[in-house]
Amino acid sequence: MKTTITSLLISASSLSTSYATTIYVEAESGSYGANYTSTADSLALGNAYLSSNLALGGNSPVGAAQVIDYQVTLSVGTYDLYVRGYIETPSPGNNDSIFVGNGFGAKALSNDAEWTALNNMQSLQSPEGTTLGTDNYVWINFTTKTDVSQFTTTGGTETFQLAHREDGFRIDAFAFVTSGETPSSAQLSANAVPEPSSLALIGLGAVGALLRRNRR
Ligand SMILES: [Ca+2]
Ligand SMILES: [Ca+2]
Ligand SMILES: [Ca+2]
Repeated sequence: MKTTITSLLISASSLSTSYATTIYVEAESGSYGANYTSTADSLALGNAYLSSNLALGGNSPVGAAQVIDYQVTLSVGTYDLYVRGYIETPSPGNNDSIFVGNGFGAKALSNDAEWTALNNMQSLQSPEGTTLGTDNYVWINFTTKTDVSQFTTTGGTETFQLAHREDGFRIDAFAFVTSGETPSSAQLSANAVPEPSSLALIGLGAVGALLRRNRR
């Protein structure tokens, strides 16, 4: 029982810790093109993810229907991009790619120099070493684990763009984290609005702390 209470306390503390420099965004909160659907899923942060229904390729998006626009407000600085993604089965090799705009600002369609095309993402790993694999939501630091650039701003509201490449890749959430900081997956997820079950977990942790204190 003691071990259980301790692990509950650890869960509660990581859930309640947020990085001051994390700008957290639900993928489904963006302004997305006609190829996308927002789907409810209790395993996704914010209870929903975005995915596309059209399989494409190439080195940059060719139509506005592929693109998602976000407006993010940040302090002056240089940020790493973290994405919480999910590769669906079957045929994961046809479900594991995405386009990321190079830095902030609106990007031109069909301009390969303004986008990074990521493919074969199954081997990417979370901060804890969990492989993205298939049928699993995993946080990846796209700036350090792939060819995606750092994001630099003089401060203010910036446009950020993602686009689908193949279909079958779910985008759940993303975050901009000050370069050099190394949040855990739990810390990144803690920036989402907690689910009722997480709130219950925090409550259990608090009860456990009270019980332990009273026993001393
Ligand atoms: Ca692929
Ligand atoms: Ca596919
Ligand atoms: Ca989400």
